[in-house]
Amino acid sequence: MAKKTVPVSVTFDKDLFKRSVLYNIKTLYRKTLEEATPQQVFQAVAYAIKDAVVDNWMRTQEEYEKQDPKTVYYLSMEFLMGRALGNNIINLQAQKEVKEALDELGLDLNVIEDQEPDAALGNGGLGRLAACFLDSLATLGYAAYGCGIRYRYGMFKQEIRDGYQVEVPDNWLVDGNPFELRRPEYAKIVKFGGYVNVHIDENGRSNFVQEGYQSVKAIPYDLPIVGYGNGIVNTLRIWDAEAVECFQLDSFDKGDYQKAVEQENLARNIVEVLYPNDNHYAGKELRLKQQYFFISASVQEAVSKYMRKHDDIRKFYEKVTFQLNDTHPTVAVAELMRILMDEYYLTWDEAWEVTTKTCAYTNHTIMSEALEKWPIELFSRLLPRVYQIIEEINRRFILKIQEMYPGNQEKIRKMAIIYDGQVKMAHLAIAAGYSVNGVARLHTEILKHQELKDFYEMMPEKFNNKTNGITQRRFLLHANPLLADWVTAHVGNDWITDLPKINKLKVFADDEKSQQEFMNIKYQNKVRLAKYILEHNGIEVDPRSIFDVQVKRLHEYKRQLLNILHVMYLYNQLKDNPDMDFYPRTFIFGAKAAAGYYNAKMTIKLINSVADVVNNDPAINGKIKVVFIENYRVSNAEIIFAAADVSEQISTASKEASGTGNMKFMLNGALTLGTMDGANVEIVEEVGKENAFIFGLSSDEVINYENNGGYDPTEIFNNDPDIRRVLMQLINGTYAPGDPDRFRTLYNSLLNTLSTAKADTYFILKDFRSYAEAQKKVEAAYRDEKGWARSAILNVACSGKFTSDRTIQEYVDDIWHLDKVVLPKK
Ligand code: BZD
Repeated sequence: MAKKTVPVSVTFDKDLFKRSVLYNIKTLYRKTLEEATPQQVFQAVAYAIKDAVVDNWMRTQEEYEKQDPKTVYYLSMEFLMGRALGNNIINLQAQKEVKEALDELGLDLNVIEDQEPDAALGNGGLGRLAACFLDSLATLGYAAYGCGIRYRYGMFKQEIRDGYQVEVPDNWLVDGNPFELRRPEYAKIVKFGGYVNVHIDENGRSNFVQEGYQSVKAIPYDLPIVGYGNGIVNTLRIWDAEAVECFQLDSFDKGDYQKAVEQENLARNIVEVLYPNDNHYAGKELRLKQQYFFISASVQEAVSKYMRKHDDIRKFYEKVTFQLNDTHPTVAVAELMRILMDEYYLTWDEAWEVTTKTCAYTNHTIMSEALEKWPIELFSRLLPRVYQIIEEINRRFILKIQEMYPGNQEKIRKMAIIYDGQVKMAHLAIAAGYSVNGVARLHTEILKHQELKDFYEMMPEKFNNKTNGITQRRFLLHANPLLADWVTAHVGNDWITDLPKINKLKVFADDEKSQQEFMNIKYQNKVRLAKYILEHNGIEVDPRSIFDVQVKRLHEYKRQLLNILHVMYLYNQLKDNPDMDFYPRTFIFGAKAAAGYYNAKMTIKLINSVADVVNNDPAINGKIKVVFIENYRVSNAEIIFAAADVSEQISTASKEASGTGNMKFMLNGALTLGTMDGANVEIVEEVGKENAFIFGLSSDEVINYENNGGYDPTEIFNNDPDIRRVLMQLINGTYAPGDPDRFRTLYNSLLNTLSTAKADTYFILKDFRSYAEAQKKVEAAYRDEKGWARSAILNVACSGKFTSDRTIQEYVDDIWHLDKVVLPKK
């Protein structure tokens, strides 16, 4: 190898680090290294790394104090961080020294990293995007806070029992989180319920005050976000809840006992658990409490921090911007208005000007079931003052609509913030935000011309696209060290902070030696995953087979069902023609289903049932293996992406806003098998459609069918015997011996001959043939090893656009206008 990926850090003191590890084991556990458990060793190592991080953290924050750069507050209900230790070591550029030091202590870094629980404070793409953004913000040197909730229980752990998903609580804090810092000095009070009273003060001014409320104390915990190689450390601030006052015995006598108990309960419940639904709105009161809780605390803190340095709150937006990660944090709009008017005595117009220059909104979905619409009754009861303010925002917004479209009631019906007894959070975010963005080009176009058409027509200047990205530091440098070193050996290590430089790899795509090296690395990564699968699933898979992977949340629109129906179809073919030419294939799935989502859970059961039959049928000689990886999460994702040959991105066109897994696969040299949906469109544009397998209806075609009442799947069922056979196998017990009705609801979702409900709303049968053909092309392409290697290398080489560094720079240039911070030399 010409160059090594990890440069030698000049600042990391190896001997100090070693002493620190031993000291930590002693003072934390009163043990020697030999006596310590693996978890204790992890804790000791993590504290030693934190020690190095904290120096930079203090220096960064001091410098921010001095330079006073404009700061983004990324407001998000979810941050899907995964593990911190390995990432922090990498971003400190201390990997070599840490490995050596641990080696000298007789310790293995990989084993230690494996002791860390994932910080799974998110569901899927939206939460992981927030985590990638924080990494890029720190690496690019922008002042940023992530603001979220310190859920006591994050995303549930998934166990598969008898083929079914079982949800197990994720008690991620049991052993303590070595990286977090509790900051009680920044605690804030958040008020719920009660009523609004008007007090006239000595200047004759009406002051709105909330009375008879319950309150909760919000305590921030800070996590360091280490920039890559630049000494910058930003902060992820997650809020915990505590009861305001401890139980007072005398409250018994005052009759306040009941209230004290309720406040305790409120505090206990509010941060208890992450709602495990993605792209689905459940309308739960506790969810709204969570939203207001972390938003009120974050906005209060942003305002007080600003006022510690500045005297004119009217210029708040010059130094602060709030990015709303979907509509979940949108109550920030009204909370900022409240603070500006009720606490800083700004007039409505002054407060509105500040608010609308501060808040910006990102939309992540067009799925109608995900839209947040709170019943007025619930909203006004829980947040009486905030609700008043939203009413007034709504009144004024309707006046504006009327001004633009006189007499047009239809516009008001479609665009009002409060309508039909509901508060529509997306409408509030658009009315009050200075920017509205989608997360891939196609998605933004659909927003502008379909979903949010009326808003776009009224305020076109607000709309813009920011195609998502991922951090190459975690998803290549950390996840795939073999490939990372290979890339660096070929094109240098600039790609680590400047991913487009990776396109210099293009010239190696046709080079046979490079192709062989590449395929060898892929093979070793497949061996690593095969070992993981054997250890965790007890299934033996052949690393020489094609690793065909679909890992993502389980949702009908993502069409895991299409994938497994196709496996059933292939299996039928093999059974009919045992000698047919067939390249061995391992179909790998990983997905969590929302706990109450029946069809999603049954799809998991179906995948496992098909696996049971296919994996154990000697007649097909191991040519097809099906593996469902339990508890898919950030840490095992890193192993999975590195090992994939084929990246399944098969959502119904128009439904997947962007996707980000698609980018992680590409970066690791998997070829995309996908629809023209979300960011797939841009992936294919970068790599060329000859280096991907595209199939299925276009988004225009899907939208067209939808606008005309759907399509009729029975025609396909009647005319295509292969498809019919597969569907019949859903209800004849082939995969459910003794319980043939087990998969009846899945069958019904596709055909539904009995009820009036729409059938096959995600166009699975419609796209089936086209998918099967694309799959045939995959097989043919894989047989040509050189051709495949060429395409895979080109995928890596063309992945430059999909770094979150690019996405963040676009947010900075077009939306946030932050100042870049460079730390002075020590
Ligand atoms: O956001 C996802 C989209 O489905 C992806 O297409 C996109 O790439 C990512 C990032 O932009 N959306 C989510 O992950 N949404 C949620 O997880 C979610 C969670 C709670 C409530 C609603 C949606």
